[in-house]
Amino acid sequence: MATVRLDQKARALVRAVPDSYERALARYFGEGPTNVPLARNQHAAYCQALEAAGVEVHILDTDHAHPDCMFVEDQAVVVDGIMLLPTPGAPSRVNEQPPIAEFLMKALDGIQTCTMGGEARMDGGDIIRLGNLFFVGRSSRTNDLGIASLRSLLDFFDYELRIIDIPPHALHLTSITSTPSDQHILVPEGYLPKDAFGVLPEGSEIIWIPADEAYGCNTIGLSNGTVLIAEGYPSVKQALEQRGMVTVELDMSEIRAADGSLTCCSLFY
Ligand code: CIR
Repeated sequence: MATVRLDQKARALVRAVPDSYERALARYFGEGPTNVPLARNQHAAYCQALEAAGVEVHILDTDHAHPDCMFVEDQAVVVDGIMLLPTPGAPSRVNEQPPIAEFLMKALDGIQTCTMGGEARMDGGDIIRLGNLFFVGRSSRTNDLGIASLRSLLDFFDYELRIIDIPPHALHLTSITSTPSDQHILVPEGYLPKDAFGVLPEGSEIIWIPADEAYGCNTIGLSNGTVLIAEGYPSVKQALEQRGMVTVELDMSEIRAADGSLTCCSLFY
């Protein structure tokens, strides 16, 4: 997941595609999935690509009652051995969380866990991490109280958190950005102001990508130098390869159809 530094991405939790996937929420990039078998094939290829890059992948049983359950990134935030279980911003997704929380608590025996109360809302997909600098999207899923909960957790480590306002035509911060390395942020033109991220640490760079490749800005950088990217976004591929990164392209069409991106399907822990 985006909240883990590249060197911490050794293990990923993923969740298989449910029979109900055609009813997944879709409002931004997608018009709704129509081909569950194809989604399953794409998800299997995704898991294989993670494994080929040296990631240990654990596949959690799917939950047919929750069409969006494969998008595990939104359900937990693990930062350096502390876990935040956010209250997800979409009411239909709230009950996806218990088995994920249970798995992580067992896998990370004794992990300190924080929860959210009251009106606080957050999807993990609104967080990206550039080394020790964090960005959170204020979006239709993540509100100021949710951001305050995240800030309390990050204060524990003295990590800085900067807020990015997500425009109404995008779902999450990770829907339109990612950190393919601990020094680079991919951002599409026309979605965020040029100064949205503030001054970055020395040696870091924002890579601006044409707006028509906004979906391609979501990538997964892995510790072996490989970056998983969605197939069909040539500017993203070229920009990363020009900077020495090795890309692996994956067909994400049926995952995009439900507004899901590469990072959404993994929770690194
Ligand atoms: C949703 O609307 O919640 C799902 N259909 C897509 C979630 C994608 N997750 C993410 O961007 N982190």
